[in-house]
Amino acid sequence: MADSAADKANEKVKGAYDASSIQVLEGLESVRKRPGMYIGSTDINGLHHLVYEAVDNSVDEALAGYCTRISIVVNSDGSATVSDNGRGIPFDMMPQFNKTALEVVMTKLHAGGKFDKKSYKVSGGLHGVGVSVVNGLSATMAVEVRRDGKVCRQRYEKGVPVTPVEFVGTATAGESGTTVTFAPDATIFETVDFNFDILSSRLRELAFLNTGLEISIRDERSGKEHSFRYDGGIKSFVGFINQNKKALHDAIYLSGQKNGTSVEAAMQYNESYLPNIFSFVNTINTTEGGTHLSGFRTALTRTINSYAEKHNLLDKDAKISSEDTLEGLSAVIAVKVPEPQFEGQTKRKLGNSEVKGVVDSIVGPSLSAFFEENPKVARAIVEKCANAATAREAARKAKDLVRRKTLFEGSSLPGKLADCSSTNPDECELFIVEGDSAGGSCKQARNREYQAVLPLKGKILNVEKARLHKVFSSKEIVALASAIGTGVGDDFDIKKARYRRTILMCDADVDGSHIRTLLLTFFFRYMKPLIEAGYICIAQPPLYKVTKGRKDYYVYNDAKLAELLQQVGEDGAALQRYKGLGEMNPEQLWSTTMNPGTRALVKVNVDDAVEADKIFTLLMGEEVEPRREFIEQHALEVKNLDV
Ligand code: 0RA
Repeated sequence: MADSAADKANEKVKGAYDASSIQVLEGLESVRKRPGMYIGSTDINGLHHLVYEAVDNSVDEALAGYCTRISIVVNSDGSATVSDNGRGIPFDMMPQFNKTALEVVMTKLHAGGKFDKKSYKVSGGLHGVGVSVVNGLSATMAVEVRRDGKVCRQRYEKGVPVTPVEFVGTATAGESGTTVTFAPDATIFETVDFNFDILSSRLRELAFLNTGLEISIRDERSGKEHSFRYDGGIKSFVGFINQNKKALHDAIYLSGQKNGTSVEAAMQYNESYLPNIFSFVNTINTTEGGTHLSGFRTALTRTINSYAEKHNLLDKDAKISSEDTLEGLSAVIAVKVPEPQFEGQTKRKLGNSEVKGVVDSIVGPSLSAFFEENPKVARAIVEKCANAATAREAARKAKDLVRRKTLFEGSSLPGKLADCSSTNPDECELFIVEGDSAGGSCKQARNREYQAVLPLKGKILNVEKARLHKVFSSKEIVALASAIGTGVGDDFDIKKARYRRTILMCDADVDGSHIRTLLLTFFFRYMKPLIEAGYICIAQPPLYKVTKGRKDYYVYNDAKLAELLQQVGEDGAALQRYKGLGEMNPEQLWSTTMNPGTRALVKVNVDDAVEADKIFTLLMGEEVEPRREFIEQHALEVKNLDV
């Protein structure tokens, strides 16, 4: 294997050894040996990281309150210049090193922040390694400091000083700042070609994150330039993210501090459905999120829900989930944490567990206060989230439906089904029985070989009024459809029918009729071919029992009753009106209603599908007025109204 670029570079460094730079080399040698450890990689990302690292030092100076302007220039020779109007790196002697502070900062690892702990409490930079790392990875570097009326300069090659710190001019009174120019070492980096757009977008981000700080970039190779300064900080950031979208309200800005951690959040909903959330820790873009982001999301979800609840803005049982709060949300969460721990694949995820609670406790109350002061905005947000919740629920049901389709296709039979032993559909029939007790008698009465029984508990769902997803979350309907086995709707396949006949067996009272109509509505809407093929029948249990002496007569309609009563003469005959199937014992049920040799069945048919459709809609649908008219028109035809 060929020597790595780093090894080669290291050899050259060794060649440059001399007594005066030994100490320095010992520091920066490791940087050149393992650049990845300091700047992540030696690809284009690592290359740009050099600029960010240099800029971060200037940003730190801005955070300390001394710098208002940072400029970045990509020079025509491909090198980069970063300059700021901060205090300037001090160049007085440090006795313990026998060097100027400037040289120490530029050549010793981690030396940058040691001077001024207080103002550098929160250090920027992914690795926070300091400008010396940039120096170590640059073929050439020059630093120029304006400070105390003087201009000082020093130059380096691969991190090794090649000139002393020289005074090269005078600075105007009050003028100060630091300028570094560096040419990345081509023996270390895969590419040394800076990309203007990549640099620009990170610099814009930094400008958003540092309210009021002016950051400009100019590319001498192409003439392109940008200047960023956002006095609205991350609030402007959110506006920028939403610039081509329809915002639902002005951006909301929340902030606070707790236990040395500062929190800023800006958010604005737009009409789209996609979230666009950026989170930062000490200006580092945490692309993998982390505890600060989860704190924000927890607070957001809780606050929206409690506002909605307090003001009665949600349907009963409706709840907005964390996911629902993300639809169309553009947000920026920026925290400053004293000792951030970064995790994850790319070290872009904040790990500090305490930060979640801090963010939550700052965002929650301040958002809640904002909602109370801005009810219009709060309502718009709740409405947006509630819509998302409805859509999510519908989507879940649709997914569920797909899952249930397989269920319908016979993989699992309902527990309540007492199936028959024959597996030949042509000789099998299914009794759908109203109520568990009648179901029990029916199970005892049946011929187990070819008769199956499925008891249904009370009234099934009115499918005419329910959305698809509701229909298929109804236990009774799922049981019914699974037992029949054909599938429903577009997936219906009569060849999969498990029974040649499905017999509806309901009580002879108003509830029984209602249940029968509900069942027929379901078959008509979801299994119409089953009706068309004549598979659906209605059982005819007797309406009366007439007992004369030791003989029982079962009577199925009023005309027959009158006839019979005349025949046995009325005296001494006992008349029983059956209201429910449960009033018959299993033997009676068998002989009157279930025995194919003696029973009567009514086959359901749809001669006029259009009319049937109209009637089902009329009887079972949403509109009340036409139903009332229908009932009034047909009231006179009703004979066996049982109340
Ligand atoms: C150490 C101490 C002081 C400032 C700086 C470093 C400093 C470093 C960089 C890097 C780029 N720009 C910078 N500006 C300042 C504080 C010096 C003082 O107390 O005046």
